[in-house]
Amino acid sequence: MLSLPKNFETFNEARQKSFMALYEAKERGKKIIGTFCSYTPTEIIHAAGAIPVGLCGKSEQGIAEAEMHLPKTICPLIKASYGMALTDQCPYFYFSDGILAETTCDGKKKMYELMNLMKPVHVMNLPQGKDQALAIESWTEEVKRAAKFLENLLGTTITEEKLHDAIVYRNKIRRAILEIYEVAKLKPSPVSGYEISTVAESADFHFTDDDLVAKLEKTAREFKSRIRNDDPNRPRVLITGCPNAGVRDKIIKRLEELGADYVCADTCAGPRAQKFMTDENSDPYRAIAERYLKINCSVMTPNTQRFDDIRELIHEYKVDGVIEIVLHGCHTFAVEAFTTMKIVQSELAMPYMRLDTDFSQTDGGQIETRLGAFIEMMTAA
Ligand code: BJ8
Repeated sequence: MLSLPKNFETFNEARQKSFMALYEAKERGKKIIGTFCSYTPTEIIHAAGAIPVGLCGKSEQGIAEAEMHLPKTICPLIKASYGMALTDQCPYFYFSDGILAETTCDGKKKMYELMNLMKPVHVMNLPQGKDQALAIESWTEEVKRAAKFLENLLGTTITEEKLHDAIVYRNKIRRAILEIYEVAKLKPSPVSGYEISTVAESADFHFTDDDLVAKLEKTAREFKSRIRNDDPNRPRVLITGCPNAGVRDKIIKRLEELGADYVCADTCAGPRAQKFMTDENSDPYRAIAERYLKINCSVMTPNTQRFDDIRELIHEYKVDGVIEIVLHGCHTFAVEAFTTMKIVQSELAMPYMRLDTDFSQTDGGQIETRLGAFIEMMTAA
């Protein structure tokens, strides 16, 4: 009989429900592998018979404790992820048998060294430039090395057949999630972007045997059939920059309450991380490596494709303004923000606003004022 974490009673109902589903899967003998990034090839986790679960911190919880081990100036996502694990406040970390991580930004890759003292952490060496010589060859080898780590950790064998099945399964999930994002292309969007992102994210926390793909497809159909009674001319916003789950209520929810629609994200919580399918008919390791290396994240240099994607998303989702979220301490997105600003303001002549923030609530009032002014600017444009 497995034990529950000591602070389980303090979790809210939704967290308790999700955690219990994972608990039951674990009781049935399933293994759990924690992940932190869109570059994690989840196919090899499925092929190893395990469940992947995202472990990124999304609140202030654990940050004070994390700052006893990590520099205060590191980004809040890293501190929260580490702190939640350290203080047993993350139910998913608690049940993880191991962690599959990558060398993305410096803060994350160094944090993993400390996290490795709590659970087995395997760090994949992600090439820092996707166009560099031998990038795809070295990343393919990293995918194979990660598969070996899982085999040894979980006492299993990853066959090509299991990998192929996992590739087909993940592709189906991606297509279903993309259908949900597509809903917001309708003008006006029948569903709030906040709700869309919450539903899309829930796919990462699916631990029962229910058919996830069917569930997502049903949700997409239901979303498309909805009728919204808001003002059809609400300005439409693209959110870009750092992952925003930890500031979603403070920024995105508030933005929508103030009268704008969040229609699309150029972040890992948007089509960027889902739109590439893995080739189902070639060498599975190479196909997986090729698929993941296409993701456009600021940890890559150069990362020009991200800006082409932003232009395309602005056009496809009929966007009226762009908000860039930069988490304190995230240098890669902070530097790229200069280029985003130039493209949006100078090339596309569209309102752009950059919000530098963290997971605390202390700047909520200031952000609200700036969101209000930004909506006025978009309405006047
Ligand atoms: S693929 S966006 S999930 S690395 S942790 S880079 S905010 S300083 S998270 Fe990310 Fe993968 Fe890229 Fe997506 Fe900055 Fe903080 Fe680093 Fe961060």
